[in-house]
Amino acid sequence: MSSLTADPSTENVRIEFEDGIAWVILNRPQKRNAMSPALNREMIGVLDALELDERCKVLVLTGAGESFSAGMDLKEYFRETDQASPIEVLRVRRDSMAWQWRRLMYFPKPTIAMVNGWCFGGAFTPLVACDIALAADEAKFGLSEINWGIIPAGNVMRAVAEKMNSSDALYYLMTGDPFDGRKAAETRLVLESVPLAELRERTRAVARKLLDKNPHVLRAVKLAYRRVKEMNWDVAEDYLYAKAGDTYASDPERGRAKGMDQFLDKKSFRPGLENYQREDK
Ligand code: ACO
Ligand code: V55
Repeated sequence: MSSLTADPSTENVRIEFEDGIAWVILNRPQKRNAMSPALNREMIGVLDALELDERCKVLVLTGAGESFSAGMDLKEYFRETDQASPIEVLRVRRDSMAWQWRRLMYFPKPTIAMVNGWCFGGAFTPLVACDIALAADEAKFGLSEINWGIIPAGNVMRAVAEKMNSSDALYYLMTGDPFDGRKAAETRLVLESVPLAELRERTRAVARKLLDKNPHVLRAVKLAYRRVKEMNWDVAEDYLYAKAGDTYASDPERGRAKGMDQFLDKKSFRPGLENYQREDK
C-alpha cells in the first residue's frame, strides 16, 4: 500500500490523519495508556512510518480516554521483566528509550504533546521530547516513582531537568505529589494549559500555525536547535552559518527569495507580523 492509504495504526496505538496533522493516540485506555513493551515496540514502527508519510506534516502525541499515559506499565514493563534474561531487559529498555526520546526528539517534523489527562513517571520522557507541550488545566501529572520506591530513570529525571524549573523539580521528584495542568505550565514543564474542552482546538490552532510555514526550513530550525543547545558559541556560529547556507541552497520552494521579494518589492506582507505567501501548501 502507498503511504497515502496505509493505516499505520497498531494494537496499542491509533493514528488519525486530519489535514496534515497525524494524531498519534496511545490506545490502552483501560490501562490508562500505560506503556508496555508491546506499545513501545509499536511506537518505533509508527514513528518510522510517519516520518515518510506525507499525510503527517505535524505529529500530535496524545492518549485515548481520560489519560495521556500513566507511565511505564508496572506489570508488563517492570514485574514481568524481573523474571526475564538480562538481554531481554536490555531489549525492552532499548525499545522504550528508542522512541520516547531518541526518535521523538529528532523527529524531522514538528511534534506537539497534547496532555489530555493522567501523566505519570515514564510519560514525562515523550512529553518533554516533543517540541511543544499543551495540557488540559484538569490533567494530573506526577513524578510518582518515589511513591512506589524507585528513582525516576528511563530518562524521566533528565527530561524534568530539561524543562521544569529546579525549585519545583526537586519538590515534585521528592514528594511525588500530583499537580495539575496549570501548575505544569507554571513550572514550565509544558508551554501552556487550557480548559480540557478547548484543548483539541488549541492544539489544532498551534498545528495550523506550523502547517503554514515552509516545512524545509521548519525541519532545519528544529534540528539545529536540538544540536546548538549542546554547543559552545564558537561551534554554534560556525554550524549555523553552514546550516543556513545549506538550508537555503536546498530549499525546494526558495522561501528566502520569495520572502524578500514579497516584502521589499511587492510590499505584500511584513515578516515581523506574518508568513510570506506560499504557493503549494
Ligand atoms: N502500569 C500498569 N497498570 C496500570 C498503570 C501502570 N502504570 N496505571 C494504571 N494501570 C491499570 C490498573 O492496574 C488498572 O488495571 P485493571 O483494571 O486491570 O485492574 C487500570 O489501569 C485502571 O487503573 P485504576 O488505578 O483503577 O484507575 P484510576 O482511574 O482510578 O486511577 C491512575 C488512574 C491515578 C493513573 C492510577 O491508575 C495510577 O496511579 N496509576 C499508576 C501511575 C504511576 O505511578 N505510574 C508509574 C510512574 S513511574 C514510571 O513510569 C517508571
Ligand atoms: C522509568 C524507570 C525505568 C525505566 C523507564 O522512572 C522509566 C521511570 C527504572 O527504569 O526503564
